[in-house]
Amino acid sequence: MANFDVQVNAFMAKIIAKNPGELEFHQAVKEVTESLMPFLEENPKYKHAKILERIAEPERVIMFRVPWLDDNGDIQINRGFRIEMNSAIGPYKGGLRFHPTVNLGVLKFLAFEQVFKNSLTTLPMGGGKGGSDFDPKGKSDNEVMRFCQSFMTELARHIGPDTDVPAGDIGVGGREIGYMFGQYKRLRNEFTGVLTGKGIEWGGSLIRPEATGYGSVYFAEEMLKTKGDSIKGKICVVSGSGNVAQFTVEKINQLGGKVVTISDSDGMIYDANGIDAEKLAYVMELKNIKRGRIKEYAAKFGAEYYEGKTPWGIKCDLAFPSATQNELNESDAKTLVANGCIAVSEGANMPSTPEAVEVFLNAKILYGLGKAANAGGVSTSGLEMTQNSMRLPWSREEVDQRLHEIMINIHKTCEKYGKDKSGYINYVKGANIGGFIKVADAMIAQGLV
Ligand code: NDP
Ligand code: 2IT
Repeated sequence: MANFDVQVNAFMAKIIAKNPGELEFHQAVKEVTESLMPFLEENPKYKHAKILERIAEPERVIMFRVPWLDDNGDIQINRGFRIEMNSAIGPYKGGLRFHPTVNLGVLKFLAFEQVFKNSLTTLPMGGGKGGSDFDPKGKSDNEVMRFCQSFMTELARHIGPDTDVPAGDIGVGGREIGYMFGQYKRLRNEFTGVLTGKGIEWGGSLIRPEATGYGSVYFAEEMLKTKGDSIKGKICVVSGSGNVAQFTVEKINQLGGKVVTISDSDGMIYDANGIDAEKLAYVMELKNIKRGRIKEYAAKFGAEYYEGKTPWGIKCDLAFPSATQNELNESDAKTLVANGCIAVSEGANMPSTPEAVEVFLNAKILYGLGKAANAGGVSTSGLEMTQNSMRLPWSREEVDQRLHEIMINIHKTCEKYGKDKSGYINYVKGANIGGFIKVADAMIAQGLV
């Protein structure tokens, strides 16, 4: 093992020197490298072809100025990005994030993760990610529209339905996709599936809004099945209260679990009675339409609110981190394990720090990392692309069934590559190796790309 540590550190030293200051990118590459080193040793063709070195270098990085006018008529300038990471198995595919913390390193980590995630889905999608340091909070609809139009004015020349197909992520939902789609259509005079997460009336897929949250719960259900267990009757903690968190809560409720927490960047709600369908409808209205803060829930339903806190201190059976990267640290992980948590399914991308992941793996609990557990969103984006190409929409049931099958298959892939002699499934190893092979083989087949 020590042997591999030396190789991992040597590889990481080069990555850090070449990508200075991009901490989240280093973190994501290191996790994959640790999983892959022993596999590369056993499969020297990937080593000789320098696949790891190539896969950690984006095919293309686009950075651009996004000027827009606010409601006071003042000029604002943001920075826009699109990381086109890997197109070995399909057009670049991945979300756009609008958040003040967005920078090159954050988007490179997300694009890197996306390559493996998209490969796991079994659909023909490469990996990409983009976004801006624009903060949609407190902006009027008109300001968001002007920003989106300016952002798309530049982005449009780089994307296309067979080239690069963005979607939503933090701060980018149906409203933003609509404004960007409208601008793309004006610029190109083309009605095409250039974005996913579109409205149902104009090319969107049923179940796409639900898909990431539903998929994360389907994945948890598959993990629990390996222990002869299920979601039914389980106490669940969920973080975040955005798109992924909302539909995670909905699916847990449908499967008979009880969700006792949700959160936003200000604090956490603890509702011991459970966040049922009626309370969830309130959260959806509060977050998606009124764009308010989660503490308003506490006043409305008499629940407890903890300013500045995350949900990990609440006793639970299952945890669903669904807000953002590095939101769950080593001490949170220890608390979860000590409180009897048996499974973690990550709706967010890289929500657990490396130290937290180590705690979960050492405790041998079921740990479903983001690139496997949250792949339902991009999978259903892939299904939206298929429907757009056919110009034929599928029913809710059909899309949901396909999503469910894809999550079951991702679980099988993790099991195939991640199960050790004792029968424990290391999903980190399974997802990283399982995601890698298809992309690596495609890169070798396509020559020096
Ligand atoms: P939303 O913008 O809909 O919601 C984000 C939620 O996370 C909000 O509750 C937000 O709180 C909270 N949050 C964001 N940043 C922070 C932060 N720095 N600290 C604490 N809380 C924070 O985004 P999504 O639900 O779409 O995305 C959530 C996660 O899921 C992200 O990691 C994303 O990459 C991942 N993901 C999303 C997919 C999708 O299809 N949308 C697919 C796969 C993964 P506040 O409102 O206060 O900002
Ligand atoms: O992280 C992700 O997988 C997403 N934000 C969804 C990407 C997509 O193209 O649907």
